[in-house]
Amino acid sequence: MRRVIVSILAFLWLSWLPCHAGEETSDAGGSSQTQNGTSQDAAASSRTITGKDGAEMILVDEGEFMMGSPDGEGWQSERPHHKVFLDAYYIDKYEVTVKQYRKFCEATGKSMPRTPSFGWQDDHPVVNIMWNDAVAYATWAGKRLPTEAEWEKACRAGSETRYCYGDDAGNLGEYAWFSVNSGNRTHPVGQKKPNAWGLYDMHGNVCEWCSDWYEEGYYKSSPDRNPTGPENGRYRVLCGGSWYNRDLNCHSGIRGWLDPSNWLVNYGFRCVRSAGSE
Ligand SMILES: [Ca+2]
Repeated sequence: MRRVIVSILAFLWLSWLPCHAGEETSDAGGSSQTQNGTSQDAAASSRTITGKDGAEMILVDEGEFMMGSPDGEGWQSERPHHKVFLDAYYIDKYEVTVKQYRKFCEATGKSMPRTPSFGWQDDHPVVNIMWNDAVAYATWAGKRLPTEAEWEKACRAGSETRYCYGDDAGNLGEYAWFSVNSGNRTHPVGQKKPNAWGLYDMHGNVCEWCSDWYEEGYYKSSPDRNPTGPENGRYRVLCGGSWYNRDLNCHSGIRGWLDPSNWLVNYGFRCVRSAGSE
């Protein structure tokens, strides 16, 4: 009963948190367009790989980005707005789907999570996932969960605005399934516009587990190169908004958290892999 109450309270609280989305583009990671179709295709293919789970992944180049939110935007936990350098990594183009997670369960003997009220559809993001289950899936697929910094850099896709496409919440529906347009359920991944690096559903559909422990004031003392979160904690970080969240809680810098042994019907995940790792 206590877990149910905690989950309900967390669910209600998280309805106040933000999410984000991307711009329409044919390529990811900022690679330039060329006039030669062949070299353009080659450039695009060199920036994408397919994971062992069959999921397409997009390269995010090494480099700096501005993490968190400036004064007057988002929540106190997102400040200070600070510069972070990350090594290169690949990130899933889409949220992990029901079909992909079912394949993992069949291969490992694990059970599917609790079925949501709207049922399971193969091309929807899987939900009701505990943090440990997300980690187990990522490990099985030869990947890992993104750090909070990796997730936010991928979401922003080079932008420093409230959302990946700009500051106007009125355009969020072009990029995200959130409370206004979701009909209170998940939707097939990849239906909305991607961000500038070709990543889908970063601002909406489901909030996504990250590897970091959550600490409200972490940004005040976090390292400026490849931060991985506090050494320990009680809650794990979740990034992005979801079908349940208002636009207020779907911005790029949003930071959610939940006990890793809990799950919610609007929480899922996607995976990353360090570039150069095999
Ligand atoms: Ca999402």
